[in-house]
Amino acid sequence: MGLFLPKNASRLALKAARQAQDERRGIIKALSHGKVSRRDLIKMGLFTGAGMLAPIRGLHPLQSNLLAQTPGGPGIPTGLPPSPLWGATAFSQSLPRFDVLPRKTLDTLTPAPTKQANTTDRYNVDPILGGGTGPAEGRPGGDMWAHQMWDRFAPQVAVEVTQQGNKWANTTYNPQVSQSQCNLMGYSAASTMPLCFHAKMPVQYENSVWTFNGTVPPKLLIGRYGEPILFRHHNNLPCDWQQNGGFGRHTISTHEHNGHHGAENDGFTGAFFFPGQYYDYHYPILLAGFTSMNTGATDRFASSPTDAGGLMNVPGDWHETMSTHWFHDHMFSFTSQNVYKGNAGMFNIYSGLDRGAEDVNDGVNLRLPSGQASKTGKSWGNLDYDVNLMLSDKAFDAEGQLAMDILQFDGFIGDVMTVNLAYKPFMNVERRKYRFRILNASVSRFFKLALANASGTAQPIYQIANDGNLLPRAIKLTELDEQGIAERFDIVIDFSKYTLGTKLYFVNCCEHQDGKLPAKDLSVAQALSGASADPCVGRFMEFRVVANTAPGYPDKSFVPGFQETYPPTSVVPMSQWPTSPMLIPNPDLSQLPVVNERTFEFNRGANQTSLNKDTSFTGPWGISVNGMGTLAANYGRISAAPKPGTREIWHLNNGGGGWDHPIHIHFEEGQILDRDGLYSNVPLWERGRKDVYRLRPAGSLTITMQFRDFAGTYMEHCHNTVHEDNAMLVRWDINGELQPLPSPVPTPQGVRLIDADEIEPGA
Ligand SMILES: [Cu+2]
Repeated sequence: MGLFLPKNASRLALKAARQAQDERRGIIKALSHGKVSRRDLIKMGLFTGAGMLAPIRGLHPLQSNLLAQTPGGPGIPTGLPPSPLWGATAFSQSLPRFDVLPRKTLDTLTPAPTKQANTTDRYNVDPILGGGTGPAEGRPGGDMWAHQMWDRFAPQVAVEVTQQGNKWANTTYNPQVSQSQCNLMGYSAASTMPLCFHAKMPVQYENSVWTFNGTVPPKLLIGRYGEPILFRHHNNLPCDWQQNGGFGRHTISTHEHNGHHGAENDGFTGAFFFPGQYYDYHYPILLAGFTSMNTGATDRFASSPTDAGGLMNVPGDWHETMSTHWFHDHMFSFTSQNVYKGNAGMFNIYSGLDRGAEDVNDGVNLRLPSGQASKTGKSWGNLDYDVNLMLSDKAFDAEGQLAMDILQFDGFIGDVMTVNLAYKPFMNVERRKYRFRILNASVSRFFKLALANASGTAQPIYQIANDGNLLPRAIKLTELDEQGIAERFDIVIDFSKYTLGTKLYFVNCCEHQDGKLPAKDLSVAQALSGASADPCVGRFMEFRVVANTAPGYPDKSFVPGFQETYPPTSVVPMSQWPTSPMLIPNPDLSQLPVVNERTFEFNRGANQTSLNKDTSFTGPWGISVNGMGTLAANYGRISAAPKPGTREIWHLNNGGGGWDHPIHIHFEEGQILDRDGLYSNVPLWERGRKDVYRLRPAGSLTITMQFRDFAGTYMEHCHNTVHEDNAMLVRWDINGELQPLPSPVPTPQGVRLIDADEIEPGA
């Protein structure tokens, strides 16, 4: 599933595609159930040694014999049967806003959270998982995986979630917007939301989707600086790994992307936990540099909103303030399946600068579109005009159930466009400014967004953030850049310029032919023409300008730091930056010596040097470090170990021109020093801080980062999660000790810690 046939595909091509799908289904099932391993498939001749599907007729939908049968080829490769839509039409359902997770007091958690993993409370392990007893918490035990700075940053807020199959209806949906916005969007308080992608599409079977709390819409976590959250994640997925609807793994590890916290809370790919267990993640929500800069918390710009409408100062560098995060599964070699299946949510972080109350005028608050404390009584975190949008392409089988082809090692592409897990929704808006936090939550698809009016003319967009970070300045655009998987673009749209009754559209201009890379970026006119064979190109969301602002509540928000002109082509020292107005200027690293440079090259055709079946996986994708061989992932291998408190320069190179890779480096925000050797190649919207770096085909970039405050075992990987799983991922440690950190090997009965089995030269 997942590729798409041209609209004029012949019946013969469709039949061949269905046949191929049937033949593949058996293999997919066997692989996803763990009955056969990738190594077995290689032995059986179904895979080549490089992990590619062997060219067996009918098995692979991209085989040339099928291509040849496709009328209109060779444009878009033939795929599998198109997803049925059951009569669902575009723009016929209202956008579901995210479901906000309740914030509770710590005493609601039983058992109480602990600094070291709770391995004293035991539970009875299901016989399917080997029986006996296991620790209640799946976090590795002992001091090394204890929460760092637990006593200093004791949790103040508890959030409890459960990963599970479809619970059939969400009876507790709470978008935390004003009643006026519920009315505008057509939500009724009494309504329950069944788990389907459109009312006309079938309700999903219990194990077709695995979402947070077993419901839709996707979940939104709300937090603020200086108020640590304890995020208790229960795993209530089926004990039997075969009960997965064809894809998805029942073990999970949750990554808060891109949290500045200890590695024990980072969702390390090998620190997964089993059905019946929970994992306590400690999100202290701290400004990077808090151990060395502004330690006395005297700078008002380094602050957090108080409930009373004031500011609470926090330690650290305010230039490191972050806003839009997301959280998702990071299970070793199963991330793509689990994220696609529903293990993805978003996390809005509030600060004095970005407090989510546009009418608080205190000289610190940037007053971005959000909502008004004077109307809602909420002095921070208003969501009325601050909208999370999670974009993802999906595919469905003949029964209308979510489907995925896990054998597409180049990447998996769906043919149905969804926003917040809803098929092509519309959104009613007021005539005022809105902020949209746009997340690309796809498996392998890049997007390129434009805003167009009904006649197809591109309309202005103001980009204010890239990844978790507000940019130094807002940028006026009519089209966003390609948005790689896991990148977040925050934008502002000013709907006050349009008359009541106006309709506007988000248009995707990025065409894919496979999961390796975008095939081409179309013009808005081309994307709207319907000529593309990619069903996810074109309009995917409709805005309806239906209301003026309410009497007494005019738009009080701003887009500070707006800049239309392109900046100089060399790095400008911060002292020469204009003083006002700005969003968030970059942290100044110029006074920090660079202690090390490393080169990571992202390649196809990887070797696996480890014999450890628990911690390693096979290619075809891999990473070459400092010119050494290209290796497939082994999370027991340490590929880099920066010294705590230092700054480094990392070179990220794409080893080929036939693919793109959005590279995610955990934990630290980086600044791009050059693209393909030149700072002038770095577009304005990439001149802030980043956590995902698109390499572009045959492209390279140089970034700089510092490593501070916390230690442990982190990762760097491609966020095309199919590439990541197969096996483009390296582990790197921040470790001041001489002894390498051990690797966890979880079992239902407890986590073993084993010695790291490889250390790359120069790590
Ligand atoms: Cu990749």
